[in-house]
Amino acid sequence: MLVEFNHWPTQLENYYRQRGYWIDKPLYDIPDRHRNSDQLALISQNKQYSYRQFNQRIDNLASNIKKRKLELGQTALVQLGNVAEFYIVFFALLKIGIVPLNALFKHQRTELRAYAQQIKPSLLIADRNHPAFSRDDFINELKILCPTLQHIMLVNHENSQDNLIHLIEAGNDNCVATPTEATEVAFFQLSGGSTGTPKLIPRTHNDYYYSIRASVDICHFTSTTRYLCALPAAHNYPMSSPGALGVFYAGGLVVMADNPSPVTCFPFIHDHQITVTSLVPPAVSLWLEAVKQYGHNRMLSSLTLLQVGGAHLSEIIARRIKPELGCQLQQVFGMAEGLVNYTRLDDSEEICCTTQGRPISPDDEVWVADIKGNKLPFGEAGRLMTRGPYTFRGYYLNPQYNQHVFDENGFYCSGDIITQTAQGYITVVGREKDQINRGGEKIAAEEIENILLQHPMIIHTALIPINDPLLGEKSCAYIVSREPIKPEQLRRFLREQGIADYKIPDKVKVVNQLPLTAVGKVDKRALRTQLYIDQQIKGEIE
Ligand code: AMP
Ligand code: DBH
Repeated sequence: MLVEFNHWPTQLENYYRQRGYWIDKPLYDIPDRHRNSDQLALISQNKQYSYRQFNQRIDNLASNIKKRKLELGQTALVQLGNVAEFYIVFFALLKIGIVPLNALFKHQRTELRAYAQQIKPSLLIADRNHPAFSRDDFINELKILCPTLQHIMLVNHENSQDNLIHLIEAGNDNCVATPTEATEVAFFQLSGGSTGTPKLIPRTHNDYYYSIRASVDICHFTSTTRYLCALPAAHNYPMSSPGALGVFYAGGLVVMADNPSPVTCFPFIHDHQITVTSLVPPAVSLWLEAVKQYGHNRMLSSLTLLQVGGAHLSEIIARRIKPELGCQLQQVFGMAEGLVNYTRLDDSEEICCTTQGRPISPDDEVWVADIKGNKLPFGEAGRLMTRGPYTFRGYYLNPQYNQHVFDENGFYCSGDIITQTAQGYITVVGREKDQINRGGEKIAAEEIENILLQHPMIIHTALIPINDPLLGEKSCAYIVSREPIKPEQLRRFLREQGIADYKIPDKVKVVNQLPLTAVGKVDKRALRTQLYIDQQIKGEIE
């Protein structure tokens, strides 16, 4: 059975092929290209693998999973942290045509349940070190929720036949590849989302492989690239822009770090002579601070390129990167749905510090729409509309929502407010979607509001962003409750529901009523303005 998804129109498919974007190769080709190379591919914790050893591990796991008689197109829910096994699992599953969804390690039961409900996995790959999987109760719950779920493989599993590490190390056969067709879904990517349920993005081999190859070209990744992966490995940005997959394509080295803090990353950069890494803006601020305080920039001397994306980077911070960290800045504005923009390595300082770059592909169609869907002239701010050779055509099994975010010509409206120059350079000036961007981690307001409304005391609620000097934005929950309620009670309630920590509101404001718009919806704009004024009065922002 194949995973359903919205195809590109045949005419465009043919065009993308003719232009050389779609090469009809499956993604497991990325490490497989180097299967006879003894060059280092991956360093993580106390493990290191050459390309030959990496491919052998992929083959071992692929053959061991194949023995379980899973069928082509069945799905797997995967949750692993920043460890070598993440990539071994990813490529092994692709090699045998199992379609993974990689949850972030920060995700908890609520998110995992929502993913499982949507993809109905046959296989679960996870880690006993994660709170949801330290015991079997949640696994049993998932099995009841998804009767398809028959196979469980865990890091640290007590039984060796279900222990992921054992399944990766055991065996020595080459695995016969049986991937899904390159035109079909390779895996699910996660959307930051703006509605109640987390949305899934089907990514095909053809579209994803193109975005990776083209990114490698733009960012000049080669076999001498040494990349530090310090953001969550499953996220689209460190995975594909050009990310770890780009490095593997080029035959370079990926070093895994647990988190992007200077304390963790600086020694890695020094010890492994890292040449490039990707960060979100709050981490950049911490790096600048660390260098200023401790004069650590000599530890960064091998670093030539720093990619920054995922959230707004202030021009002031952008301009400090080269002089203080001693490396070039590349801004990256992307989305798991597809479109990725980069400032180019030969762009002027001005462009690199004041824009979020331009699209990867000459055939990325990007235009700016006004509120009625009319095209705006260059320089005017409006909605980002896009379609192209690696931008999806619809969320997984969600026709109703798709209708809302795609226009009749298949252009996706990302919810970002941008301006664009005649040369195609984009500046993100705002956001229309009901989302909080907490330093690159996206929170769909409605998802949290729905959970809060399950609390017996809560009558109304609205989650809105507040300005934060480090993270850019934090979240604030406005609450109307039947009886007085303490912020801590609410946070405890949310934690008990099992949601990722970054989604727990940073501030809680209990009020008597929420402002409403003319049609009776909560007026979030009014709330934001009020909060902004409050913050200014308190001197929390300038
Ligand atoms: P996601 O849906 O989680 O893939 O997040 C994609 C969204 O992150 C984009 O639609 C933007 O709202 C935001 N984003 C990503 N990169 C940048 C950037 N460089 N500047 C501003 N916003 C960004
Ligand atoms: O925020 C993102 O989702 C993102 C940022 C930079 C992304 O998906 C990407 C590059 O590919």
